[in-house]
Amino acid sequence: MKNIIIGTAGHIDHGKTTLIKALTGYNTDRWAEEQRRGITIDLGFTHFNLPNGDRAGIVDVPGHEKFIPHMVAGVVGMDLVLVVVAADEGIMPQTREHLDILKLLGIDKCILVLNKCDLVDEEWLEMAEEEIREELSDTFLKNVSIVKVSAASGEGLSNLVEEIQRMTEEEVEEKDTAAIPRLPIDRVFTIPGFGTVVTGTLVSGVINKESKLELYPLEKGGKIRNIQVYGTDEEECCAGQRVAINLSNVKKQEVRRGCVLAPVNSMKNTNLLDVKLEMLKSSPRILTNRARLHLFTGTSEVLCRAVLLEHEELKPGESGYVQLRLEEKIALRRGDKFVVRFYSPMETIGGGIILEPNPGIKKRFRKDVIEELQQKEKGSIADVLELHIRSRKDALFTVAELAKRTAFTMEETEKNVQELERGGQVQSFPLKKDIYVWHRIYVDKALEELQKVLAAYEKEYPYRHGMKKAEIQTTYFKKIKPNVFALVLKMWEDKGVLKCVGEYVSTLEFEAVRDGKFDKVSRQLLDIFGKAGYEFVKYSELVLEGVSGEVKDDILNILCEDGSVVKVCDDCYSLPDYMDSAKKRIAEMLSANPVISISQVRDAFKTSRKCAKQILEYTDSMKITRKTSAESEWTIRTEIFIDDIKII
Ligand SMILES: Nc1nc2c(ncn2[C@@H]2O[C@H](COP(=O)(O)OP(=O)(O)OP(=O)(O)O)[C@@H](O)[C@H]2O)c(=O)[nH]1
Ligand SMILES: [Mg+2]
Repeated sequence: MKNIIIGTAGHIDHGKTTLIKALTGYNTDRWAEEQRRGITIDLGFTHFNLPNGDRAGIVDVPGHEKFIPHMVAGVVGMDLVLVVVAADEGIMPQTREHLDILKLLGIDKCILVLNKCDLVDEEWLEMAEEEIREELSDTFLKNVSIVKVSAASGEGLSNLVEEIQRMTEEEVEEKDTAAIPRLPIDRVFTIPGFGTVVTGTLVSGVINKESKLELYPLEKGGKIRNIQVYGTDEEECCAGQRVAINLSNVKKQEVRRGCVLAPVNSMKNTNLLDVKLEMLKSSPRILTNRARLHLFTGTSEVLCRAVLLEHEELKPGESGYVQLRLEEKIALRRGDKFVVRFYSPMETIGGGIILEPNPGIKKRFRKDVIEELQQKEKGSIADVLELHIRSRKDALFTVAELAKRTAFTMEETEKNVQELERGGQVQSFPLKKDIYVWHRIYVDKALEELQKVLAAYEKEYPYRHGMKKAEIQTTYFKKIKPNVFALVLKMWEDKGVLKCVGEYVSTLEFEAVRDGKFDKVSRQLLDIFGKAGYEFVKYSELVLEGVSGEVKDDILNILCEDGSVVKVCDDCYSLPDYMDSAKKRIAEMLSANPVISISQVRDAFKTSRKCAKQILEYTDSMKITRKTSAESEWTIRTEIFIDDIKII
């Protein structure tokens, strides 16, 4: 079964509502004022069962010039439009304006219903049909079927139903149920005891009661209590249906026509839009830079200014790239269609397509801006994603952020990011929860800069293995999270463009320098520690002639790393032989007596009380001893092994 929406269009009083009533038995003019004045003011909704069993939603729109904003809101989601023209009047101004709007919004499946045939004779009817054909001959409706009816008498209606069925079966394409669900809201009301209900045409995707949705641009979660399709409770609804959704945590006053119900984080609010704007040939106005306009898209209407990015002005029939600066935020997707009307007087002047739903502010007459928009206009999803990733420069996007910003689905985004990675344009870094993506240009640039930084660093600190990873990240890659940066470094290491030694990173060829100075300083240090024995010296107080503190530290570090020197505790170093036998001695003392005191250690090592304490701090850090609660007493830590002998 095809889910489709049939809409009406046409000049005031040409019989749209009467036709819908004749087809469905339902009067969509619900308001007292509508019935009193005999005109449609707001959108009317009902449904219609086709002979083949398919059920179509119906949206009836007003024809009055003043209510064009309502008409535009009603057009969203229409699959087939009954363009109603009264035979006695023929094509009139709002017939034309409605057709322009349908064309701009990309709706081209229409049937021209020549109504009120009962009011004219055969000859007139023929003439009316001829005139209509002629006027439509250079429009998207040049081959439209014309069905002659009288909504009042019912004449010709069976032909119309036949044509509707043929069109829905053969020409109308079903909406995409695999895409992100989006419900542009056209009505909000409350039902006592149930709360807020929103209605609209589901333009894509599927919604069920468990769907995690958000109301845009309110940034408010919408918890679903109930779903109705054409008056019946349903577990889920799908694209192409008119639906009513009962939301449990939203007040009626908060929601309005124009809000959109869509998955959490699937779009991002914006007050800027990059668009391709096409001026109607029939536009009564020339569009000048910064002109104030009414923007209609989905069911929403917002005021905006049009910044013409590549033209001084846009004349009727011309088109160009424009940045719309909105006075209120909305949330859209690339490829959405829109209509603009002049601010005052309100006249439809053009419309077009959203190229970028979340741009930055753009300057006029810039070659790079025009090129970017050309690419966005013609480009694939992958091209658009690449532009976004590139625009982040030295920071990374997550795939989830990209999907939100571009309003592509997560699947589309992931698939296309993979394609970009295979093509070498981007590089991705998968973490547990998210995949981070970086543009190749900036990955390479970052590497080049890091290599320069490292080379300079290696000159300055020749005795170090390189720069510490954490220091690199906090100094040069603040915009990249440490865990992501670790993956970046790993990638460079795997590619063989950098070298990582433990916590240090260096250029590939670099080795910590072991020159004459290194030998001399290390000999001096080893000599000092050797002579000191257990009478440890304060390292910070050691002064070696002609050697800076930094060089002394770096060489000590390297001696510690290669095991020639052991760190006893803070500011205290010794030789491994001393400390190995210290460990053994302490273990022996503990096996004779499970609790030992500082004084016993001092005597056993023939050293000072202070150094005895340092030895015990060292055996603590080796997990051999631990301090007891008593002052100056140490005991066995746990089971310990020294040279594979278990000591308890
Ligand atoms: N004689 C005749 N009158 C018709 C026919 N269709 C509609 N009418 C009359 O035309 C008037 C306007 O009809 P509506 O159906 O309200 O017209 P509409 O196009 O919905 O008007 P708006 O929604 O206000 O744009 C009503 O008085 C209808 O009774 C028809 O086929 N024959
Ligand atoms: Mg009407």
